[in-house]
Amino acid sequence: MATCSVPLEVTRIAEDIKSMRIRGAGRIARAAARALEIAAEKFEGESIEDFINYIKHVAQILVSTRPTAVSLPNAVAYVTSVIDKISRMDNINEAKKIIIGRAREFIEYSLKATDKIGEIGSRRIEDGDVILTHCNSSAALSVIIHAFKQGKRVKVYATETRPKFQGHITAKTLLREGIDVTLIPDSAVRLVMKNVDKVVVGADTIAANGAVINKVGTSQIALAAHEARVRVFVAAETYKFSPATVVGELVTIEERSPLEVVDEDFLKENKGIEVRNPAFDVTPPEYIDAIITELGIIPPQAAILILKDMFGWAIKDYYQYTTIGCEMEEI
Ligand code: RUB
Repeated sequence: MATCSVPLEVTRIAEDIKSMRIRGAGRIARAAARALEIAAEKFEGESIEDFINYIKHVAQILVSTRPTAVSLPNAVAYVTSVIDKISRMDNINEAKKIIIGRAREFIEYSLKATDKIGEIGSRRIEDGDVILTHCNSSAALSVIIHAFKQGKRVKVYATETRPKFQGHITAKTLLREGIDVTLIPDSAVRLVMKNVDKVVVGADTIAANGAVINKVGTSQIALAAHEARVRVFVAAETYKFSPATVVGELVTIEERSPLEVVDEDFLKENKGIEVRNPAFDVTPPEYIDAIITELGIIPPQAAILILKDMFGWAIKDYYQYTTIGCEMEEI
């Protein structure tokens, strides 16, 4: 099988996703769509067959960057789902336009969806609410910021989110918006939970049974909220629902380098200590009150309805173009 050469900008996007310079499930999905758009724009050949192989190759590179957020393969599958149509065409420029158009459509949909989630979710936030959020989720922030802009005086606890401290981004964003924000260590969640009215977090993937996969620590927060009878809301666009989980696939939890947790000296000096760095965890549906999507608020148990609505029952065919094609390239 031929290995196609990939534009530098596309390789850079893939590297940025892998190294987390681009992070957060929504941003990752939009960056992947943008990479496919660039790839199509930069294709210089004349053959439709070569173009399709090249797009499949780029799709494969993008999907292999991070394993957990389903928004990534969903975005790639959305853009590449026109490949069958393209294979029956003979005009390369028309074929390129179709991929480019599809990628732009995804990006536009994604940005509008995050905004719509804010609009819908903010109706569940009351004046004076104390909200706890974890990591850095654009969808969760959209809910909080919309509520604040409606004049609701909210106060937010943002967890640090070790080891990468995405909570700092959240706290700084809220400060910029003029929202009262307190940064806390992850381990202080149960202590402050007695003062919290609502937990609002994002999601990387939602399984068919309504389980939510989000930044590691989310499930502990949900557990502490459950104990304190605090409601837990998950803000997530519909492309964060995983069609593969309908046919029994499990969600891969990304394990990142121990060097994000401790430094090299620590590892060298303490050879017997295993250091693990799982990036996500699974919160069972029982600990989630509602999922706020751009289509409306649903109980987690209704996740399957969203999936059926989006993909019908032809779910197993959805990823066909993200797993075949040219050889994979190490980035
Ligand atoms: C980010 C994370 C976010 C979700 C949702 O993890 O877990 O809560 O991706 O974010 P990482 P958004 O920093 O490892 O990518 O709502 O912005 O899609």
